[in-house]
Amino acid sequence: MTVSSAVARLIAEYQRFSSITMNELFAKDSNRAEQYNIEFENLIYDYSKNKFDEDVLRALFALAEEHHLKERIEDMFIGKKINVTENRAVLHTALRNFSNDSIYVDNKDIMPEIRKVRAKMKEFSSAVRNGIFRGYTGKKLVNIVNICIGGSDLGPYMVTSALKKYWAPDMKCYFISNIDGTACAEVLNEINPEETLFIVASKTFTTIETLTNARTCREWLVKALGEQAVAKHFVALSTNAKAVAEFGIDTKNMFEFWDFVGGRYSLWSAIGLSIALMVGYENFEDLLKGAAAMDQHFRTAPLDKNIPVIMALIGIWYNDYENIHRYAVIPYDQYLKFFPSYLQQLDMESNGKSVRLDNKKITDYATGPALFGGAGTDVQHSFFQLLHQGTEAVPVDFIIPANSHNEIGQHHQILLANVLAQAEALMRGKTTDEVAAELRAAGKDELTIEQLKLNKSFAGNRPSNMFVIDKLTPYNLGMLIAMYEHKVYVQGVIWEIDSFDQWGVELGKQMALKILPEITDGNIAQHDGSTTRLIRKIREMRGLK
Ligand code: G6Q
Repeated sequence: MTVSSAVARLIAEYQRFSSITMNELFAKDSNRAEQYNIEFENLIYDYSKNKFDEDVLRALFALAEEHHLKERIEDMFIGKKINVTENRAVLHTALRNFSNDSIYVDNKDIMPEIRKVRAKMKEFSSAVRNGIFRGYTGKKLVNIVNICIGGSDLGPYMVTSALKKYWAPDMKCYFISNIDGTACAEVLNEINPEETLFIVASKTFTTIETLTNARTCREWLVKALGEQAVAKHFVALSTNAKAVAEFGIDTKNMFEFWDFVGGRYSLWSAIGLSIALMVGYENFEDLLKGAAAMDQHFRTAPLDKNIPVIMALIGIWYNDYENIHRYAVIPYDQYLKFFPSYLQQLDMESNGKSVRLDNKKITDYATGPALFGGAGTDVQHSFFQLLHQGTEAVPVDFIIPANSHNEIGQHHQILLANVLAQAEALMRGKTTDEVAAELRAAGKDELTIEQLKLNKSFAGNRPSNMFVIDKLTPYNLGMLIAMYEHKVYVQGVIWEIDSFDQWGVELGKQMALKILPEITDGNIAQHDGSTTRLIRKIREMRGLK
């Protein structure tokens, strides 16, 4: 196999570096924490607890240059059709552009339309919040029910939860995504139709889950308030005006977005209407502005001072050279508990690919790692055992605000102490000698010490990034999300894949459409033996012959 010069350099670096530990690097270099640290606005990114030294880092930057990363970043911002398999520009960054610059797609400046939709969102969200736009019977709309799935769901769901402290006190927000009737039933049980605004959010307006849930909710509303009420209780967010009209929502009540906005990158568009409704348009705009600040940083900072680039390259180092294909994100903030699920889609749907941009199958390297996570400290009591003592290292991103929205007693200090302790423990570890000394001091006999010392020791040398923000504000949240979006793109560039398509979700959808009538009417077509038997058995359990 022939490899490029940057790859050859990285292979050599990997061999040289494999016996060096992070503890040694810190012991040798008192300046390491200062050197491998970027402060950007209200964000501190400390990447010093990672397994690299200056030579490794330089080799990673050489790899980025070999892939023309700077040009590829610019390609995205100027609207080149970098989503090649769908022949689309990728311009979620335009949605948060507040400069006067024009951005062109197919020779048309897209900014005027973007500004128009933003203004419409501002007007509508203010009217609902102020009780100017009311329900059919004149009641204030205080329940916002989002009907959506995947990219149209996870972003607004995560952001509205993260910004709960900013919600209008009289409003509540619900999300119905799963086709499982339970999702619908549980929400409809809780709300009063007269006070409810349904938002049907679907880029394509063809998604079976969203349309089925929307139909059920529409029938429920019509049954309670009559057909005339629909215009006052349903709005649509979509790129597909025709399908919206066919569904029975007046296109006057539709907020538009465009093909250059990918589903999982769409919370900045009309898809963010629920965010604007819950936290107010000004706060929604702050979210966009935080993302815009990160965009500017990503676009202009040199590679070695560029937060998303460094995050991405360190991830490449673990994935491609250390052969670690797992990755955890742990926010130490209850409001961010859904952030890992959101990132799971962003990262895994974007970079879980095995065909290159040059249309060749990838056979000799791995692309996106499996991402998981949860909120600290909760997860310390569940999967952290594996992070500390499992047979493979899992690189971790820790995220923590220095100040809490809910400073109660010592809670936040304890939270802060825990996140720092976990990162330190993962890196530092604990030797068998240290364990033995501790046990001896506690009066244990030598046999017990011998039996316990390996089990109670920690290998250490496990890497992590630490992100500290001053507080979880809309602006800082926008920065954090954009930072991960760009990290994902950089990795896609290095792996030479299209990070913006998602063909992998299609096959299951097609097959479900085939199986649906078989479950209903029992005419089971050709499947593998297991699937056929399961359809038969499930029909029996449902009392069908
Ligand atoms: C995201 C994907 C996917 C999509 C959903 C919902 O990038 O494209 O998760 O968002 O399938 O699609 P609609 O918004 O078209 O209903």
